[in-house]
Amino acid sequence: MRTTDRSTEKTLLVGLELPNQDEPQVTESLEELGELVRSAGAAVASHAIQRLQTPTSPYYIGRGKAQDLSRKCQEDGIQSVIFDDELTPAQSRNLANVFSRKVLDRTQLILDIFAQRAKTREGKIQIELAQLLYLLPRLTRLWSHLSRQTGGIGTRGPGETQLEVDRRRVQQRIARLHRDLEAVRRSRSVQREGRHRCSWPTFCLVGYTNSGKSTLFNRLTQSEVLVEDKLFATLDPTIRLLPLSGKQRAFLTDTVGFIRKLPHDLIDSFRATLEEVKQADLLIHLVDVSDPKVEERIADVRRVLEELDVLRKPALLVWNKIDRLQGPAPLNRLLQRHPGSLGVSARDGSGIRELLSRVEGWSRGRALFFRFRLPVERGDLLARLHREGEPVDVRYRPDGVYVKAWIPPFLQAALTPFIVPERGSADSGDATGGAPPRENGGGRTERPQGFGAAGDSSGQR
Ligand SMILES: Nc1nc2c(ncn2[C@@H]2O[C@H](COP(=O)(O)OP(=O)(O)OP(=O)(O)O)[C@@H](O)[C@H]2O)c(=O)[nH]1
Ligand SMILES: [Mg+2]
Repeated sequence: MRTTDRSTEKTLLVGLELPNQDEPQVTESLEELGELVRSAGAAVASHAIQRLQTPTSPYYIGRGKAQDLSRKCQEDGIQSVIFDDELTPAQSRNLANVFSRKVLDRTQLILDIFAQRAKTREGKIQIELAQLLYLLPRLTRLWSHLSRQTGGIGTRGPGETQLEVDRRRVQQRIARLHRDLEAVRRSRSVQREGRHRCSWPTFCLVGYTNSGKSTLFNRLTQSEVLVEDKLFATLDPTIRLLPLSGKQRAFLTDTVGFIRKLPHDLIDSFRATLEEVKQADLLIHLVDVSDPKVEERIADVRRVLEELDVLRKPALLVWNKIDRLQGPAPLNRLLQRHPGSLGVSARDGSGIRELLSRVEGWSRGRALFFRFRLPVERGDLLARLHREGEPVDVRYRPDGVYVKAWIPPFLQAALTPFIVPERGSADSGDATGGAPPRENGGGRTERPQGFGAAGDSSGQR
């Protein structure tokens, strides 16, 4: 239980400026840390930057600076001090001693926000796991530190034993959580297989936290997932069917936002959730145009995508919040710099029609054209072709129903036994010969125009 009234908790933010950084970079990172603090429900009273060649191993910002800041905290009635990087266990301990008040680092703060937001069982397991993974080395080192300092006769008392017990408990709990997560992962993959059997392509919204993913998701799927002007409003993925034109459908996934310096333990324990990103057929990478650092945000998101090993997935870059721009010039510059991208406002709906037609074009571009001969008694297959594909010619003959149709790739396996080679076509497979023209050329097109891999350094094409 929390005892502090978080809304009035006053914090001091501390950043370090190293020789390879400049002040604006550090200030910007501190501003984001301030956003995180506000998202966690506390207030920023002040901030401080220390310039050093390298962080000092016992005190990170140096002991003298820590003592100065401690006096400042005393004068200003500050309750907690938050460092804009991950502190080592020794630094956390030493700084807590100097400040005599709560000392947190960026990782702990992010973990705390996640802990506040986690609603589902899956979210709660993942965050508890991340917190324990963060805690474990700290317990271990604390223990070895104590045994070194106070070793000898009469020191193997309850303190040390208690720490060993704690450490074992934490390890047992971590093992348990891993097992629970494995179960979650299995049930998710069963659900996913179900979706694939049905099975429309899956589009996954990715982007920096607060870029408007949930707002866009709600607009596209008429849902009401939580939208907030806070970092990490969304933790658990939500999946809904997205109706496209004609008989096309897709699944759309809204998921957790990314951020710079996203803690490793968090990425590790959120793998089950982030698996949705890995399984997606197309990533819709949403960028907030009102953020002055759009290019850096794109790079930050790509770094996380790289960690998830999905940089080569097809992706569409979408500029959101264009209603906040003054005139068309800024968007045009972005569109020029990233050919194939497009602008939308998830709030007022502008650009949404183009977005839909682009993703529809993408789905259609993956469609395959075949000629089938279906046994007359297999009315179920014909019905499925009508439901999920696009028959363009259907003829009833004594030896079966002959159908020429566009089908989504997932239908191919079920229908392969019934494919009839086109005359003049050497193999019985992809019979695009004789296919009628489609909006975007049709045939087997692996990567339709306007889409690039998520990691295209030239911008998504
Ligand atoms: N002006 C404007 N604001 C928007 C637009 N889209 C979203 N927002 C606002 O941006 C804030 C964040 O929106 P969310 O949809 O929660 O963003 P998110 O990417 O899902 O954020 P996380 O789940 O925290 O990662 C909210 O205050 C939205 O109202 C837009 O097109 N225009
Ligand atoms: Mg969201």
